[in-house]
Formats: sequence, C-alpha cells, structure tokens
Amino acid sequence: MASHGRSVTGRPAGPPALDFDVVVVGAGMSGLYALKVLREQGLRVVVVEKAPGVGGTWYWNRYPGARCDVPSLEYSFGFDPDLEQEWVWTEHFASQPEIERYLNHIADRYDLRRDIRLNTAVCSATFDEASDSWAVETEAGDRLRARFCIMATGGLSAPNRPPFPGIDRFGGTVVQTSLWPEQGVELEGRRIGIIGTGSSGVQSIPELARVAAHLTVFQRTPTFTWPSHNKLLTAGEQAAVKKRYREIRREQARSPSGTAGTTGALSFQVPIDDREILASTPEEREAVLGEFGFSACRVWVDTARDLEANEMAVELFREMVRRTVKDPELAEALSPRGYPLGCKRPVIDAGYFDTFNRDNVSLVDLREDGIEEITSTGIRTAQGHVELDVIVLATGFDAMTGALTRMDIRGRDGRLLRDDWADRPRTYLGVSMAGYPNLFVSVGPGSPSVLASYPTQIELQLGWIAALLRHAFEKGFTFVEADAAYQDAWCDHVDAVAEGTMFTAPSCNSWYNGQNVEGKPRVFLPYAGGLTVYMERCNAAAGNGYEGFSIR
Ligand code: N01
Repeated sequence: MASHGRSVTGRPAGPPALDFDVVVVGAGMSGLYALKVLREQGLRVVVVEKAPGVGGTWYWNRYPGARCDVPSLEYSFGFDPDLEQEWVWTEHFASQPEIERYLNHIADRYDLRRDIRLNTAVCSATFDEASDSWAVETEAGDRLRARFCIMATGGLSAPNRPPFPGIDRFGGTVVQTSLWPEQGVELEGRRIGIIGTGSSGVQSIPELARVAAHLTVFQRTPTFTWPSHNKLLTAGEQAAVKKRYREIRREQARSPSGTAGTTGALSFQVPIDDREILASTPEEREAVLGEFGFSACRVWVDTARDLEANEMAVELFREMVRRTVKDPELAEALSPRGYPLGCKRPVIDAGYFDTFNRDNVSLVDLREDGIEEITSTGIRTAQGHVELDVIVLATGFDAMTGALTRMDIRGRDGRLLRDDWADRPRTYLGVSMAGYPNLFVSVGPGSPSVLASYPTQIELQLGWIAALLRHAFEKGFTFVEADAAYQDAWCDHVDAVAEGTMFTAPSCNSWYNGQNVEGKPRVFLPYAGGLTVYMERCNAAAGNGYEGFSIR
C-alpha cells in the first residue's frame, strides 16, 4: 500500500472538521436514492442539484411526448413495499410528468428535501490529500467539504448542442429537448423545425406535428423505431403486478436489463426465438411481417452477430416503412441504411412514420449535405432555406462521460479527470477511478448504465457503494481508492464483452461509443455483460475484502 503522504508533507495530524460525510452531486433518481440510503446509515449527507427541482433527466426532458420506454410498474423503486403498493401508475409507459411527480413524491415521502440544495450547480471537485476529503465548489462560490463524494450526475444529462453557424442570430425561439423550459414553449400554429431523429426527436415529432402550422424535420440518420403500443393501465393489470411485486423485483434484479417484462405483448419487445432469418423463406418472412409489423426484424436469433442476417432483417424494417409512408421517396429517405440493427439504442414511438403522411410535415434529408447555417429567419441547407418560428434541437447528449468531464474533477497529485479520460474513460467496476480516492460514480461508464433499467440498477449499485461506505466508517477508514491494475483489467473486460456485438460493428456510430460528439474517442461506454453479471463481479470484489481497492 502506497504511503498516503500526510506524515510526509508534515501537515497537522488532525484533519480539519468536514461539513459532511458525503456530498452527492445530482438529485435525480441516483441522488435521491443515495441520500435516502446513506442517511439511513447515519451519515451526514448533502445533495447539490443545479435544477430548480428534483428529478434529474425527468426534470429537464419535459418536451412534448417525453415518455419512458421501460414499463412504469417496473421503472420505479422496489425498496419500500408500501410505496410500490400505494403509488398508482396510469399508463404502461409513463410520461415525463408522471415520473417527475413520482420522484417529487419520493423526495417528500422520505423527507429528503431538507438535505437537497436546488439551483446549485457544481463547477469543480478537488480531493485534498491532507484530509482525505473532497471540496466541492459551486458556481455561486460555495465550498462543501466531505469525506466522500458521489457523482449522481446521470448518463444522459450533458446536452449536446452542435455549433450550428449562426444559431445565435435566429430571431425566433431555439429550444433543446433536454433543457425544455418549465413554463413551456409557444408552439401552436408556429412553423417549427426540429433537428435530430433519435428517441427525443421521434417522441416529439408526432406531438409537434399536431400543433404546428408546419413541421420540418431535419434528419441526418434515419432511425429504427418501434411502436410502443402504450395504453392506459387497467385496475386489473395494476393489481396483478402489485400482487406479485416482490417476485417481480427479484426477477428484475436477476435480469441482465433490470426488467421483468411484466407488460409482455404490449411492449415493443417481441419474443426472440430460435428462428434464423438466413434460413427463412420469403413466405416465412412475410408471415412474420404480418404478425409483428415493424418488430418483424427483431424476431430472428442470427441478427445479433451476423451482418448478412442483420441486413436481411433491416430490409423487413424498410418494407414496413414503405407500407406505412405513402410517398415512396419520403419512405426511402426515412429508411435506415448503412448501419446495423442493434447498434443504437432502440427507439420507441407513437405514430412516428404515420406522421410523415400529414400535409403539414416535411423532411429535409441531411445525409448528403448538412446544415449550412441558421439565419435570422430559419435554416439553410444545400437544398434551400426553410423559414421557421421555432427551432427544436433534439441533438442528444455528451453521454455517460460529459457530465463528469465538463466539471473540473481533480484527484490525487492535481490530476484532472478530463485529461485522464482524454483517450477513454477508465473506471474500476464502473463506480470508481484510480487516482480519485473517495469518489464514486453512479451509472458511470464501465457499468451497465444505459443498458439496464435505472431504478433497479441504482438500488443495486448505490446499495453496493453504500455498503462500502458503511464498511469504511465502521472501521474508521478515511481513504478508499481503486487500484490502477484492477481498473485496467476492468476496462479490458468491458471492451471484451462488447466485442463482436452490433454495438461495436465498424459502421456503428452512436452515443454509446461517443461518435455523436465531435472529437470524442471511439470507446463503447457501458458494460454490455448485463446487470446480473455486473453485480456478481461487484459482490465478489466486496466479498474478497473489497478486492481492487486500497483502503486505509
Ligand atoms: O439523442 P440521440 P436523443 N446535425 O443522440 C442528430 C434516451 N432517451 O436525445 O444519428 C444534424 O439518440 C443525430 O443524428 P446522427 C435514450 O437512451 C430515451 O434522441 O448522429 N443532426 C440524431 O438523429 C436515447 O437513446 C427516451 O446522425 C444532428 C439526433 O440528433 C438517448 O436518450 C427519450 C447533429 C440525436 O439523437 C438519446 O436520445 C429520449 C448535427 N450536427 C431520450 N448532431 C425514451 O424513449 C446530432 N444530430 C425513454
């Protein structure tokens, strides 16, 4: 074990009093749960949150149509049987307002607000080697000192705003889906342009089309999207899940994606069986199209690792686009090509392709020529100028690392996380970084993160972090740091489990691998081995006396 250096530097032996045991950055799902569980351990915890409200992602992403793609009865915490029995979800897939209400209910029900500081943006966090503590600085100039720091900053919280030339001189309204103002945006009867056709774009496009005088969609990459078949939940459906909630929670914890599939046929998911598309006949493919529609491409077992099979399945998807969108040229422009099915995060929708049959909706295909400039009255591309009143940026996120690299996080010896991660993020078990003692990350790179349902994952992962902190406080340890060799081995393991999947196909550019942000290294960011295996690895390390950590 390397010397920590306090005695070497000759600083006073008694560390100065700390304000808190733990400072948590972010009051989204992770931050709220961290506060609850750590406070129950008797720790002095403070949560700092830059938004005026709690909820994280579900505070900021209040664009029209924002909705979760995990069944609501599962996209909820399981730590309190009374809570899950009492809370009533109204739809199979909950809308943003309902999830925001739920998270506010959590904040009130467990009296969390007294330890949450809203409107408090963090700009830096610095480890002090003399006192084994973190100093977290806010934009307002406050300094919070705590033994441990937990970055509950989320996987999709740093908005990606491409530097479109001229954007600042646009005379109308520019709004980003992930920074949608609480007071709303005037959309009724406006000429609206939307840039981006990922999940946020696909969800908002049908809603915007309903109210706009005209909607112009600026699309760079056509999307695979599946109808969610969302519906109101009946009392009977709620009761059936609530009756066996304990069992469902166990199934979630044991599932690679943190889900138990309670809504079965309603979900956009289809049963993947042992059918191989390479061995199928045209008649069989037609029958599957008839049965599953857009989801017909997802039935086959051989599409996950075979690019030829994958392309055959993609053709089924394109066939469904042709059958749905009346204008053949438009259908072609909306058809995904050039990247495999399964490379990007699945998108679910409510009437996305049908929306393009409306008279007040048009598409600008940016595949050949991008946006040249934003003028004072609209958007110019090589294909012409579109006059607009409102521009909606649905351009995604600097995912998984952006929230951390945009802050100045300084570890031992003055090292800066942004620099250490210049060529790739490095974590041990997705929660901890060598060189950054006493710092933990929730749903960070190298953890399942965006590949597993958050509430389930957060309870497991933050539960694990909380147990490590309890161990440290009980034993009087003040220093916990991941070892570099274990971190390297974990990064190799993270790379190895993604290798050979469609996530890492050479033609796959996505926010999963940083290729949506200019200059970001090409690294597959989440852990693709599944939540179950991930937690087994974490628990094995804990069982071996927190193997891979220096603790003293
Ligand atoms: O972001 P995205 P998102 N010029 O990165 C385009 C979760 N989520 O906010 O593909 C023109 O997927 C970009 O084009 P391209 C979910 O995990 C979930 O939509 O890079 N276009 C793309 O079309 C999701 O995956 C829900 O070529 C530009 C779009 O902007 C994740 O958040 C709802 C551009 C960005 O798509 C991110 O989704 C919402 C440029 N310079 C979000 N730059 C649920 O349903 C970018 N684009 C649960």
